[in-house]
Amino acid sequence: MTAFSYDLLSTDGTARRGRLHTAWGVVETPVFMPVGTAATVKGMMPESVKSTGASIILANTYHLMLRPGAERVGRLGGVRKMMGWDGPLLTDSGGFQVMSLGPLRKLDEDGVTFKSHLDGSKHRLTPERSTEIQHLLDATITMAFDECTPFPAEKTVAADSMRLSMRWAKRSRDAFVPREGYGQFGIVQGSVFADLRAESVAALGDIGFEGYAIGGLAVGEGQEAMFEALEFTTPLMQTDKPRYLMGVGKPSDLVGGVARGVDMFDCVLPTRSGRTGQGFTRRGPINIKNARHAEDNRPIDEACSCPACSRFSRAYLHHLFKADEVQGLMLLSWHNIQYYQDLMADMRAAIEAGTFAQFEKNFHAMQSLGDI
Ligand code: PRF
Ligand code: ZN
Repeated sequence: MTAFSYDLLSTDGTARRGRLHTAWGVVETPVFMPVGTAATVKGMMPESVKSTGASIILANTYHLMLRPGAERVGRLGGVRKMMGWDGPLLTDSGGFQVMSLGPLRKLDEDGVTFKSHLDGSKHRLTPERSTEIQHLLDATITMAFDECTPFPAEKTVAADSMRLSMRWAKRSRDAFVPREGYGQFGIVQGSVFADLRAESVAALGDIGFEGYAIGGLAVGEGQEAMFEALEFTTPLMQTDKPRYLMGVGKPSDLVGGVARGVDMFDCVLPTRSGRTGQGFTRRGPINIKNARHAEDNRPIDEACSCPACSRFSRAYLHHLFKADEVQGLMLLSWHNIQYYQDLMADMRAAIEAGTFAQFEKNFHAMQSLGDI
C-alpha cells in the first residue's frame, strides 16, 4: 500500500512541480481536477475523462447525501466503485454548496441545517457528519467542513467566520479516520484580509493535515484581488504539503494560480460551459453556436488531440448545438477537459524546464490573439 505523501520535485520562481501519492494512484501537480458533482463528470464516460490525462476527480458531499444518499453510496462501495473511476477522488465537504442555498439554510456553532434544493426536505451537516459522509463516499481526499465567507465581508464578520471554520477544522480532523493512502485537507479562510489568512494558515498547521486548501476566493472579488490574496497566503503555507485553490477557474486563473504557488484546482467551468456552447482554445474562448462557425470546416483548436478536434469540424459541432443533440455537449465538454489537462501538462513541463515566466508571457500573447 502507498502512504499518502507529496513530493515537491522542483520549483521555478514560486511555481511548484510536485507529485502526490495516494492509495489509488499518483497525481502530477500542478493538477486540474474535473468536477463530478453527482458521481459523474457530466456528459463524459470515466474512460474519456481519463484519456484527457485527468488523474483525479472531485465529487460533492452535499449532492450525494441528498441523492442517492451517503449510506446507499457506502453500500454500493463508494463513489469510485459506483461510477467506475479507478483513480483518486476528492470530495468537497458540503459547506460551500449549502451556503449557496441562501435562505434555505441556518448556521450555528455546531453546524448547518438546510432544506434540500430537490424536495425541500430538512437535513443537517456538522463537521463530524460531513467527515463521516466523505468516508462513506470513499473519498481519497476528504475536505474539512468550513464556511465559505461571503464576499464582501466586514473584517469582524470575516474574522468570526474564519474562526468558526477553524473550530470546525479541528472537529473535522478529530472525526477523520486515517487509512493508508488517504488524506484530509484543511481549508484556509479569511476573505481578502492578510492577517486573517495568516491566522487561518497557522491554526490549520497546528491541527495538522495532509494538505491545505485555500477557500473563500473566486467569490466575486475579481482576479486581481484573488491573485493578491494568493500572494500573501501561499508564502505562509508549508512547502512540503499540497495547496489546493478551491473552485478555480478560468484558464488565466490557473496560470496565475500556478505562478503564485498553487498545486491543485477544480472548477465546473470546462464541463458547464461545454454544455452551453463555450469552447476554450489556445487563442481564447469561442461560442460554437455563433453563426460564423456554421460552415467552418476547421477543428475547435488545431493543436488539440481530443476526438472533437481530430474527427469533427466546428461546422458539425455548431449543427449539433443548434439541433440540441446530446453529442454536441459531450464533444465540447471532452474538448474543454482536454484543453484544461493540456494546459496543466504544459505548465508542469515549463516548471521542470525552468521556463515558466516565458510560458506565462506566451500564454497571454496567444489568448489575446483571439479566435480568427
Ligand atoms: N470552501 C469549500 N468548497 C469550496 C470553496 C470554499 O471556500 C470555494 C470557494 N471558491 C469553492 N468550493 N468547502
Ligand atoms: Zn479538442
